[in-house]
Amino acid sequence: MSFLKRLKDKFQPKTDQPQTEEQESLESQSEALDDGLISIEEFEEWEQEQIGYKFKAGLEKSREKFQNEINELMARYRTVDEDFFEALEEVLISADVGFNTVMELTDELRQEARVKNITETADLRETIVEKMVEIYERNDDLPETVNMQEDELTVILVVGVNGVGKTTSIGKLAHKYRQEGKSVMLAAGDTFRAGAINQLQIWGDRVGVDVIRQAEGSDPAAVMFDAVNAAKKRNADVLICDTAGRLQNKGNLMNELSKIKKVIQKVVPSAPHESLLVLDATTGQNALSQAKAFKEVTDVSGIILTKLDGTAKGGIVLAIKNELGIPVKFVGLGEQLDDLQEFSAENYVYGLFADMVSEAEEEADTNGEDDRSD
Ligand SMILES: Nc1nc2c(ncn2[C@@H]2O[C@H](COP(=O)(O)OP(=O)(O)OP(=O)(O)O)[C@@H](O)[C@H]2O)c(=O)[nH]1
Ligand SMILES: [Mg+2]
Repeated sequence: MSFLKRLKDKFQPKTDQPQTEEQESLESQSEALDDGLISIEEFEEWEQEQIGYKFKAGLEKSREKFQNEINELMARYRTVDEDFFEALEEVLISADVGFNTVMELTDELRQEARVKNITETADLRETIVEKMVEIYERNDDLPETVNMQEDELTVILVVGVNGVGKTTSIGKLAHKYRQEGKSVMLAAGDTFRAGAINQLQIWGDRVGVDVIRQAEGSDPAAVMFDAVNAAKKRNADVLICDTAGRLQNKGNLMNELSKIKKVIQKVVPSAPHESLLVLDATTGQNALSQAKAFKEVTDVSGIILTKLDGTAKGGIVLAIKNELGIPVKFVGLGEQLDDLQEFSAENYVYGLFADMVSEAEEEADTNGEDDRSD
């Protein structure tokens, strides 16, 4: 089965009547309420669908921009030739896919077009999406889920430059784990910026979790030491640690983070179990350089990519995984509490190419039985 058909089967309404997303969602909700009981499988399916819609809604701006560019390209170049590939390279690079990944992608597309004898650019559309997913999934040995400890405290350190969305993401993450029934605590490790401690406290109050804090200007390592001890004593499941973004140079950053890690390890030797770097997706190449800089001074086990609901260009996810070898673990799709979602390549691609999935569906309908599936 072709990739777009697979996505279509997963996300498109199964009835003959076209429905809006709201209708669908309301209908499945009221169905669920009608008989009072739904099976766990039905609930999980419904939940997965809702997550799919979140990706679709959050990625609306990126989708529109990217698809317009691809459509324009297809209209301008109708035959598959070197001019087309060069223009495609430009579109992908401007969508933040990253130079090396673009070269890999277009080389493979050239080959695919040759082997399959594809001469019209319109027929290459689906292959472009498929190749992007294929390249994304190529380094699949990277762990995409959070390294949660069973029956033991999990310590998550959150790092990143100022303004990228660390504190907000910590609040959302705390909410997510609370929803899962875990006991969560927060550590106010950003003692540097005025107001940072209170900002975390507000999130803590909102989500209903304790915040371990000290006075502004105190040593972040001391706050972390307190926090890990308190979390252990209270048998918490997860401790999420905020850190300062405003460190003047790499030397400072390295010293501070290694000191923080050292004190955490005094209490929990296997911690931190995750060091999540927060990157603002709308900053494109800048986000990539930040990731490179952080990778040089500390271990980064995963990325939280925020503000994808803004004017982010969709390709950044590919660039991060392929050019940095760090998995994206969470994405920020908006400013609501439940807008931080676990990253899923399938949902992400659906969010970016949802309209193409509908087009593929229409095409299949007008062509009758689509037997091009492979
Ligand atoms: N639209 C959108 N806004 C976000 C998202 N994540 C964070 N923000 C916004 O980004 C701004 C900065 O977020 P913070 O959480 O304060 O960033 P920070 O990294 O803690 O910043 P410092 O404490 O100054 O280092 C806030 O206005 C957030 O509402 C997201 O996924 N989508
Ligand atoms: Mg902050």
